[in-house]
Amino acid sequence: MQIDCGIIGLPNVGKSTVFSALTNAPVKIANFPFCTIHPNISVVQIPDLRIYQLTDIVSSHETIHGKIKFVDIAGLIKGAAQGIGIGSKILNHIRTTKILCHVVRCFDDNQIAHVFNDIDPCRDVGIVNTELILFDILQCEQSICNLQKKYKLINENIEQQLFVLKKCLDYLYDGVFLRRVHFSKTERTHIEKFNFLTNKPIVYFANVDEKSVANNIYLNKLSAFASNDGIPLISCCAMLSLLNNRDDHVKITMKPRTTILYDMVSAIFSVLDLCTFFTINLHMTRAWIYVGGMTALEAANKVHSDFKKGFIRVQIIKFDDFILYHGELGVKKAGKICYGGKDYCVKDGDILKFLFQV
Ligand SMILES: Nc1nc2c(ncn2[C@@H]2O[C@H](COP(=O)(O)OP(=O)(O)OP(=O)(O)O)[C@@H](O)[C@H]2O)c(=O)[nH]1
Ligand SMILES: [Mg+2]
Repeated sequence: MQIDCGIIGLPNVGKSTVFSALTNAPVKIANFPFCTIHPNISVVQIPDLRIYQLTDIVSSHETIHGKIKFVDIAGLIKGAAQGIGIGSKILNHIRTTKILCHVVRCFDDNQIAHVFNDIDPCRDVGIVNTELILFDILQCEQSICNLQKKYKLINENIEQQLFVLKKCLDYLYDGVFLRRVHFSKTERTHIEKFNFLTNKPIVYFANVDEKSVANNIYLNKLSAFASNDGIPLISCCAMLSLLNNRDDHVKITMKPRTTILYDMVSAIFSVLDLCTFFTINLHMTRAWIYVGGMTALEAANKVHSDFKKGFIRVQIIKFDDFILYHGELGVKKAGKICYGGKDYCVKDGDILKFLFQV
């Protein structure tokens, strides 16, 4: 499962610094707005210590981690949605991402320019949010127009789509993010196709001062604002993380690198309701990322379609038991192996083996 996260925010707030701290990718970071023009894209391993522990015990030849893609785009300013700055093109780069990370400047530094000359995180969030809404309005109006033009003979399905799009448009005109609106399941299915930005979950990233990481007046303001909106907030000094990474990377390249990546992934997993199950054998230890509530049959299909076709049952070992009894044999001897049918609801940390007939 591909998890991807678009990094957004005003210009010069530290988006590329965050991106580089997360991914270790060497990107252009400089003290002027629109330093980033073309998007920076990087895929990194999800830091999960459990997979190292499993690989150690199983001694498998290969370890396959879950992966996450980050996309760092140019800064958004007032009018971006209509093409001002680098314009709506930049927003297109994050249209298909699953989640957005909104970087907000919460650090004082007279040397680093702010597009409005002062630090006000709540105002900054408001400006970017307005651009997201305006961008969706344009997409929505365009989609309505296209549907009306393309299908002269309007059928029931098109009528439904038009109805939902018009409903979206009304909310957007009122400044409401689509993910806040209650839509029916069918309406949601129609909406998913349009990849609206305001329909995506968001995580705020407060880029705090290196001198006052914990107690920061801007962070306190943003924190109150975020909790009011029910949006998760991560705070971190991106520049410090970037510097620490460089040290760490030389020392221990295999270890999950930094808390910045760990905190970000934890927030993303929580917002998207993601979990991990594992498969193990001598050849490979592998982490599989899935959305909570998945059945054993769906998990089987994820691993191999033959496992689904010939599914008999699934063998389940809990991660903690695997560590406690030092591997599958130990778990078997302790009588801790369980089995489940097609409808077994897979849990985070399950180690699964599918029994199937060809
Ligand atoms: N003091 C301080 N400076 C920072 C911090 N994070 C980023 N900066 C500086 O802010 C400037 C802009 O950082 P970038 O990461 O390029 O910002 P950006 O949001 O990607 O900028 P654009 O791509 O131009 O929109 C650089 O000079 C960074 O070194 C921080 O936590 N503290
Ligand atoms: Mg940048």
